[in-house]
Amino acid sequence: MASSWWRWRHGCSWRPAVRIPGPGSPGRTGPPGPHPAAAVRAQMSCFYLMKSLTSACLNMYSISRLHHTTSAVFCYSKPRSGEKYTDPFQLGRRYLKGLYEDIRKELLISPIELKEMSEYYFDGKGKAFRPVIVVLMAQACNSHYNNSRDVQASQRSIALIAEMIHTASLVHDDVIDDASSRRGKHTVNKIWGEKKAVLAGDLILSAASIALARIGNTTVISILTQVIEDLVRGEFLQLGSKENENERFAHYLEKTFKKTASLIANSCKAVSVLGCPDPVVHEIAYQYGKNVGIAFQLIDDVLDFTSCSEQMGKPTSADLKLGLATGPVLFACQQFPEMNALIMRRFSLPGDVDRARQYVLQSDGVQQTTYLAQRYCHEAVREISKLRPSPERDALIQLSETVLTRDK
Ligand code: GRG
Repeated sequence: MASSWWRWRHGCSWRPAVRIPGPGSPGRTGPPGPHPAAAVRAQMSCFYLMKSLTSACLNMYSISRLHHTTSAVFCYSKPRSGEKYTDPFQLGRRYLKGLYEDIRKELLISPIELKEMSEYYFDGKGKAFRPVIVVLMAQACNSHYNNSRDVQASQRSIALIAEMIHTASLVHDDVIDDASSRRGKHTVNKIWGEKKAVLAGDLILSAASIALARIGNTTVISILTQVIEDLVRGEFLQLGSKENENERFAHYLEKTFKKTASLIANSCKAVSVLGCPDPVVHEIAYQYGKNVGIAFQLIDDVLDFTSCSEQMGKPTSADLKLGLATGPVLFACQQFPEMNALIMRRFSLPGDVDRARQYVLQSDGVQQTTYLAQRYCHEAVREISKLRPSPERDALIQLSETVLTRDK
């Protein structure tokens, strides 16, 4: 049943209204999606099919069991290169020593206040999830192509640039959301004010652009500038909402790709381009990053309901407070249609946030979103398994599991 669902899902991509760069076609020249009207119909049926599948599968598991049964679900979860199992983060970080020092060197700026603000998040308190994926992907692709596991200097630069773009977007996001805390400390906007925070984000982004230009590869420049466009468009999509219930899920997944997955997908693609001339490998890298990135955000949306603020280093239920209906809410709304009115008014009346939270927790919304994330990770593993075995390829397989089991 699951495999026929996957065959079917490949036929009805969730990305109809947008063009996502295809293999060997950086920038905007990817294959067009299906006709929008047909795609909306496909997404509607995708949603209802997924709903019935997720209900059927998840009733068997509690959420905590589900979090601990991923290795049984994955068919590729065991290392296959023959080498001993290695923690993906440990393996990736070997090539990322001095990451934050190197980023701070890119930010050598006066006046002192601007320097202090732009360096504020490069303190090693983030998970460095993106740089780790990027160096592992670089090695997996290099290994696949010419049996070399060395990371090229330009590929390591992509890891830095990805973290810088990510951080710039966090700084701007906190201004838009008027957020007070991130990574367990005050946000830049709370300390220095909104105007200066916007400028600090801009400055990090410009330093990332300079580092990107220094690599001197126009294909790679084009791939990573697409990310900046996607981030802005994703954030813009989030400012709006769909009145039509059937369009909401497609809107949510498109936003999820643009806000979170595009950076991971395109950074993976960029290092594959630098390491190997084969467009098939570029597409594998992109698809792995895209699927892991979507799963990462789906789990982020779950954690907003299931984790505590101490663990996350930022307030939880934040999405509802911002008026956002994420995966758990959209699934819950299928069980409790009363939620529609709350979604429509963006949880703006007194008591709406608490009511919506209760509906979600009484529904299968969290389990269904987790199950969906699991399917995306499964797809990521299927993609990366097309590369020749190497410890880094296997670490990327392991890493997709950590996305599902993470608690912050
Ligand atoms: C300045 C490039 C630029 C964009 C502006 C504001 C905006 C447009 C986009 C926001 C993008 C955004 C903040 C998406 C959220 C992605 C996400 C899941 C962040 C959390 O990532 P973690 O958990 O954070 O990896 P740490 O703290 O570990 O780095």
